[in-house]
Amino acid sequence: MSDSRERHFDTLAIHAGQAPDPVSGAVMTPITLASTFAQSSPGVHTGFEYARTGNPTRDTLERHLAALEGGAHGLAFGSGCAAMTALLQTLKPGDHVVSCNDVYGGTFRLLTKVFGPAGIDTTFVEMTNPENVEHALRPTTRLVWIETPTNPMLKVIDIERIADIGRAASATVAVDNTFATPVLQRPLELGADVVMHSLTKYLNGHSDVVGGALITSDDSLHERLRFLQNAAGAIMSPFDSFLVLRGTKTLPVRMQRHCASAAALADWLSSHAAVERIYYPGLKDHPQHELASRQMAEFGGMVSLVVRGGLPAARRLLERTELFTLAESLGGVESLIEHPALMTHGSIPKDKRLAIGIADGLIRLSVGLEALDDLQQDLDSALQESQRALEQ
Ligand code: P1T
Repeated sequence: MSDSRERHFDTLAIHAGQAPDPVSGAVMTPITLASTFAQSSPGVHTGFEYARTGNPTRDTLERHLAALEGGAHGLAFGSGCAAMTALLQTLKPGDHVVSCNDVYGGTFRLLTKVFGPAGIDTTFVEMTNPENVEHALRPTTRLVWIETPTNPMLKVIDIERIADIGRAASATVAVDNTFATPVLQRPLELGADVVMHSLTKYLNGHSDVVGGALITSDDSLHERLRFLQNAAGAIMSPFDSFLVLRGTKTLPVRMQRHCASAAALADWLSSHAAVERIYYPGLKDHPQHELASRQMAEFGGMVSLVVRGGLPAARRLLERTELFTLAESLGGVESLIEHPALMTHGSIPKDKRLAIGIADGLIRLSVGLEALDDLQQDLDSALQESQRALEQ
């Protein structure tokens, strides 16, 4: 589809970057599995030569993702962590990163256990206060890493403010937009240089792909990332690229339902006797509710809560839900429940985890597309069970 800037997001989600196949007329993007492409003379080819470097199905997905985020360029990787790795590989030993302190456990692990020993130091700050970023900057700071809403505490970080601070320091500002998706939040329009996604989550939306993406409008950054994608080779497969293209067609309608059900459950849970604390940016008493209202179209499908009774009650709750499957990950059509301290954020040392707020009673919900009544009943009976664990 041409001139994507004039179309509404819902239309882009279905058409951007895609056109019927010029050979067969196939309406949906074909899966091209060939690992190599014929050349008529050495170096003379159709634009594709070897499938690590470029593949028509992945190419379509990359153009599509760029359009969804309002960027000029997209790149698809074998996982969200592989996408982050490519971005971090643009740095060199001695460079410094400022990151928000509440990030996906795998992001923390990558920064501290892989790139730390390679000479790239990261300072983790409480980024809901932008001044903390200013104080953490060093002359060597090259990257500011924002995740918002954060995983799992659902804090909201002011992208526009932090992008200004990063730009003034000549640092690249990256936003992990996995939780919000471009339906709810557009980091490039707010001044960020690059958007990262775990495609594994809402963008694919069906819990059957692991993938990642980087989107930017900065031509030279894109060229470097494209070089690294090919040189290091952590590409997304043609089949997975096809599945993500299929997933994003329903992203706007899925997000509508995820958000509506999460908001209703958060509201109900906030006065549930078994719930000590609730974290959802859509609740009026969330500390960054006003910022979230400005920065996001809606408040997302993720809800975190602290169950009364700590780990024993949490364990019982996690064992007793039937519709909410106990599993890592998020953003699929099905509802998931998990325990950050023991599961997704287990790689963060306990003192750091507790300082962020990842308590032993903390539970994270990915609210799926099942009927709201059924989800509420499932949680209610498991929450009641969790309190019986305390009485025994
Ligand atoms: O799993 P992968 O596709 O490599 O993406 C990593 C990643 C990056 N950023 C955010 C915000 C994430 O949530 C994740 C992966 N998160 C989980 C698996 C999880 O359950 O939180």
